[in-house]
Amino acid sequence: MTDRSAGPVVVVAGALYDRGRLLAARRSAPAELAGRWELPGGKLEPGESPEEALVRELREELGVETETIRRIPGEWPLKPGYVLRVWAARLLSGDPEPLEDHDELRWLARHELDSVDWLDQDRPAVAEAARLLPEV
Ligand code: DCM
Repeated sequence: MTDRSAGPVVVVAGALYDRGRLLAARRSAPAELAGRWELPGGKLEPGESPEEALVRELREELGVETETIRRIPGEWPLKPGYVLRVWAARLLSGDPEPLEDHDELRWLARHELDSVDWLDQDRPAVAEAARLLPEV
């Protein structure tokens, strides 16, 4: 039986900032999402806080150590039963590499945010995340 009391599956994504830029990651899978850009992240595992899940996902997918700063306000629907929540995070160590799920990464300044084809569901999250970027 499906446990509906548990609520939606939460996907956590990171607005990862470094030196006034935001990291965008191009998905390599699945086919219907491949080539589109996202804030990297993934699903919560049982017992994890969203912050722990995000730090783990960014380590696995990008090979970097990060710390979360605060939640970006909002919640965005994905496929039925899934929601996207975003945390601002900063890079502590490492240089992100597309180890898993992505085939290209780009650091974008505020004026470059429209230069990649974001997943539709990530666009409002990116607009919110942009508020933490410097004006120039
Ligand atoms: N997802 C998304 N936007 C993100 C991160 C994930 O739309 N910034 C979606 C893609 C998948 C699901 O969430 O359908 C789970 O992500 P993953 O496959 O990366 O675990």
